[in-house]
Amino acid sequence: MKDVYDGDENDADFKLICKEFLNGTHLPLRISSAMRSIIVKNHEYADPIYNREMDEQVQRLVGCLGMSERVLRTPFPVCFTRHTSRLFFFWSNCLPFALYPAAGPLGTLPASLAKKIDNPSSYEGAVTEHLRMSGIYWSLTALSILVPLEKVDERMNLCSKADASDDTPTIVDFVFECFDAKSGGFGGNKLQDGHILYTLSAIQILALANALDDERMVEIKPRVIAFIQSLQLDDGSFMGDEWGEIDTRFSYCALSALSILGELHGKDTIDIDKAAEYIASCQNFDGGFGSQPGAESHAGQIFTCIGALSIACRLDLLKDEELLCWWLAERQCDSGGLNGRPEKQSDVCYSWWILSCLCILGKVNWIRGDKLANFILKCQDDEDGGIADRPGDMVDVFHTFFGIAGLSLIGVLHEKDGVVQIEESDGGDDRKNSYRKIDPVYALPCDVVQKLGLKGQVALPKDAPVDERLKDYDVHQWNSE
Ligand code: GRG
Repeated sequence: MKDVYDGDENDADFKLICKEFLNGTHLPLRISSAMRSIIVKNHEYADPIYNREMDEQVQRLVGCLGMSERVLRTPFPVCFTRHTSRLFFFWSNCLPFALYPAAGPLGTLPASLAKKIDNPSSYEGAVTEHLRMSGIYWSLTALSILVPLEKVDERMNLCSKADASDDTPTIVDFVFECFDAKSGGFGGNKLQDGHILYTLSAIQILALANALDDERMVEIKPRVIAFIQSLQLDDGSFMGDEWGEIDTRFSYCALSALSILGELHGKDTIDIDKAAEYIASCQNFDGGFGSQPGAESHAGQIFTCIGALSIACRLDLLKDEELLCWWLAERQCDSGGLNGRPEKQSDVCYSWWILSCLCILGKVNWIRGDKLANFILKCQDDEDGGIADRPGDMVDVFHTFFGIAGLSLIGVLHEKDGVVQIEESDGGDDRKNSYRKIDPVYALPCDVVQKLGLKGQVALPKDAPVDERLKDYDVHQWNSE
């Protein structure tokens, strides 16, 4: 500190900063927050326009700090960039040979762009190939909210085939084909290494398909549990796979996956308390959570931390719930949409990451639900039906799922007492649509969570009513001023 400060060492501000530094606080953000407090206190003496301009400058500084941190914290080992560039060189040079028989000389280039995501030789297919398992979870859950399970099976070949002569595997068969016997986890696609992200997606798909008791699962279950156990480190954190990346996303995935398998509480599979304490150590002074201790608060990471603490039934470890709810509520932009952190654009997916947390914390009403619903609906492509990140952008299954899940949490898809009945019939029969509610902790339809008897916790302010969808969860109370 003394190397960069040549003023009076007894100065109160200098002492405060040294103390914060020793406490492990994120100093640049702490200082910018102090600057904003000074501006607020200054409102009696300075022209309000002048104050507002100063505040805007500090906000821009915070934005720049965030960008620099993202650059700083993105590790790119030289061997990785070298291998990636070689791989892409070969891949992109070989692609025309794969397309040529189907598209001919002139059609090769446009055809490569026009092919759909499920064609592995298309650009979209290739760049999303490694996360196909999560893609299935997003589309399957979105459809499961909108139509009854039998219809999902019919439309997606979930567990059975509509046409017996069809030789493509069902989704459940595909999931088992992605089991990586070497690691004991599921990969994002066939022949890929196991990773905790895709292991959770695979288990969620099996839960949705009511296939957790499938004999193939019974056989590999001990291996899957051992894989998840092997990822926990001594400080309670979780790696994504054997290569050692650590992120609070992986803590959520591990806890959720074990809980869905019925192997978390009372089973001694992992150290739940240490896992929860590690997550609590990722909470920042602004109330939010990052991917690791001291990392910038981000709405996506906050979901993983609140969700994981809820599954661990350790929401008592939360500090300053009200500040956290403020931070989340301040993500609503003029468009009605939510952003993931200050100074960023709104994006449909944050409707889920933020509302699910506010739901668990009993403060969904701190968001203007009508404005958010309008924003989500504006992002829908009228012809294609899917939902994009922002109005006018290209739709995809990720944003379609989180848009529908967000509408469900706002209550647009439901009436107070359960399901809302809409007038249009579905698929030609006279049965009316009844939407399924989504659970904000497990991101699965509530009836699936209830049927499996999954445990969770909500943290509600005193006297707040318990949301119908959270009625089976333990309640931890916090003081709201
Ligand atoms: C079961 C729903 C569910 C999730 C499993 C993987 C996981 C657990 C959670 C991911 C949480 C997360 C980090 C979400 C954020 C995703 C996202 C849109 C990241 C974009 O980051 P930036 O920096 O975007 O590109 P911004 O909006 O900050 O510019």
